[in-house]
Amino acid sequence: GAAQAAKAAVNYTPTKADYQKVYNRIAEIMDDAGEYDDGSYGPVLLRLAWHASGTYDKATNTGGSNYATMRFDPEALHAANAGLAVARGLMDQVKREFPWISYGDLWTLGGVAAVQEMGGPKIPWRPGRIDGYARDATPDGRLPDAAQGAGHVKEIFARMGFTDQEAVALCGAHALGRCHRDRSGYDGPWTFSPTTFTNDYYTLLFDESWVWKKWGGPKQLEDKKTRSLMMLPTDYVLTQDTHFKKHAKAYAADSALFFRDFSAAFARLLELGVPFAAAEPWEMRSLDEQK
Ligand code: HIF
Repeated sequence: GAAQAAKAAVNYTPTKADYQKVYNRIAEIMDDAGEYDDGSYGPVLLRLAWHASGTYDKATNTGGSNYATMRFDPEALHAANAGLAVARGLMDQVKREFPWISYGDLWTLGGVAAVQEMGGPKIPWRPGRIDGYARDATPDGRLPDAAQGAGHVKEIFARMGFTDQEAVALCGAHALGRCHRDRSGYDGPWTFSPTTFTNDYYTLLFDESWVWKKWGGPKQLEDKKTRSLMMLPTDYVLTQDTHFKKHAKAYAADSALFFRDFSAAFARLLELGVPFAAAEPWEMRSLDEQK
């Protein structure tokens, strides 16, 4: 196939050092965001990695990050993926410089760089994804709908093969980034530091009072005190569902526990649907560690 042909053309098996170079370029681009959002492309790159992976269905072993099918319509046009053209465009710049990397490896490595460079835990990662075709795409509707309740969140993450605890651990990534009116219809950031990976998402969920925002947009909550933060209905259920609440409270109380559990769950998310060779995952080094 195309992947083999590309590999034969460069006639070279990339090493960990080569992937570290890609990581470094992504990290540089991420920081070079100027006035974009909160000054970093990190959050939108994380969202690309997640949406590329979160189409996985355990029962049929379809979807996931392997084929990077979001490059093609109609998946690129699925409503859940609105705004991700920004992230795919940035990744295309990197791809031009390192043409040997597959899109699935590139996008998931982008998610790893985003978490690590924004101060999060190390995310073990390994290459091995191959570029697929439009016909490998999964149907619309596999990514979560923010307007739904706890049952939907459980169902979606269970379909990918995650427990409730893992689902809650993953949700802490909403400490990062923001919602955009012209993408999802929702508006605003979840935390006061949307480019720093913290457990603030959980502490804010429990420490602030959340009220329904009175506005013309979709149903979302705002914090009563400053009215500058937001929660989606699917975020708020972490304080309402008994099982979710137990884990969310634990992550609010113990940042190290959150970092550990997030790392494990996110690493697994990025590998959904990927038939790896035996190689062990690597820890890529942050830019700071290479100074
Ligand atoms: Fe998000 N998510 N997510 N998400 N997400 C948005 C933005 C981000 C859900 C809905 C939304 C996860 C789970 C869920 C990030 C990362 C992760 C937006 C706003 C919506 C509506 C998009 C926009 O308008 O730009 C739902 C319903 C989820 C299931 C509960 C993951 C756990 C939290 C898996 C995850 O890692 C990130 C980062 C953003 C911010 C993107 C940005 O451009 O700033």
